[in-house]
Amino acid sequence: MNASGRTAADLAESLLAGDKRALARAISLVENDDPEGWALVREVYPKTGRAAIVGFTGPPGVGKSTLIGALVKHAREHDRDVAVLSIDPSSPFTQGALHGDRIRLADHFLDPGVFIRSMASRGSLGGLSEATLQAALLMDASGKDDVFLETVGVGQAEVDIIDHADTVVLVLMPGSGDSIQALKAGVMEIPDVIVVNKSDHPLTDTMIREIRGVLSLGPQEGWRVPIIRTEASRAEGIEELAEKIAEHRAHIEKEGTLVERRRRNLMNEVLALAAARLRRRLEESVQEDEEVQRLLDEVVARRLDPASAAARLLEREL
Ligand SMILES: Nc1nc2c(ncn2[C@@H]2O[C@H](COP(=O)(O)OP(=O)(O)OP(=O)(O)O)[C@@H](O)[C@H]2O)c(=O)[nH]1
Ligand SMILES: [Mg+2]
Repeated sequence: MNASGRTAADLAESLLAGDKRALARAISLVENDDPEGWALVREVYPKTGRAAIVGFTGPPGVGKSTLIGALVKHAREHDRDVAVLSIDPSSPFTQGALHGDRIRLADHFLDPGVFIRSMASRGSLGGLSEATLQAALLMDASGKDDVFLETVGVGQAEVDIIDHADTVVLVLMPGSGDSIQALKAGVMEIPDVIVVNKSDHPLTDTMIREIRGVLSLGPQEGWRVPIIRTEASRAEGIEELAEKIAEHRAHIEKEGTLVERRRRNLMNEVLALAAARLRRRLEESVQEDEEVQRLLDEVVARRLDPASAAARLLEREL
């Protein structure tokens, strides 16, 4: 076995044993699109699927990170190991980033049962959803009970990491009218749990009424989406939120929707990976292959229409 083979096996072993440094290193590998990272995921993948993956999404500044910080504290009090993956944070989880808040994530950085990581959403390497999903899988493999994902935004078209969550929590705050519109218009899928954070705000009740109104237009059977008011910065409502998240998980386990959901999400992931790779290959062939250049010349000369050229290109590749 060569030296790098040894390292890979050691790394996988430490990762599976829950070693924080091994997890950090493994995530850096997938983040840098290092083949060793992909090999590692391949190796540990059979050990994944045990963590409860909870995605938090919502407009910038509503308090997602603060809420997650409070939930991490709650999870620790219940002896659960937690990982947090924050994607494209405008206020990243760094030591002291939430300095001054009552819930200090900095405290968790020293806790061996908590792993916190931020990832930029648009690296030069592209392939955001690939890298973030791999990172979440690595967290799962390292034995975390809960993996919390944070993403900003509402209803992006690209394959979103949030799709890989077992439970999706939409975080809003009084005045998040745009998000209500997005829900109403079906731009955004109905989440599993809705949080109205900053509930110290006088417009909280109005906000909750509006959300109820939107939900009443949706399906009335199966899981009823709870609306929870929180004040994350004072850890208000966290107990109830943690309870609802656990209830949702129990519900989807019982109904078999967890398995279904994971199957659908993994199918999307396989398709997304295949599509991304195919696209890369096609782009390369357009750049490098003379036959493809000739095909393009035909299109430019109006002797061949673009759709027929595309069909020929695909025929060659598949
Ligand atoms: N008044 C009040 N402020 C809060 C509450 N929760 C969070 N905040 C504050 O709101 C600001 C934004 O909180 P974050 O947790 O960074 O929000 P976020 O949604 O993660 O923000 P982005 O990651 O930038 O989208 C911080 O200054 C928090 O201290 C709350 O319940 N009440
Ligand atoms: Mg944040």
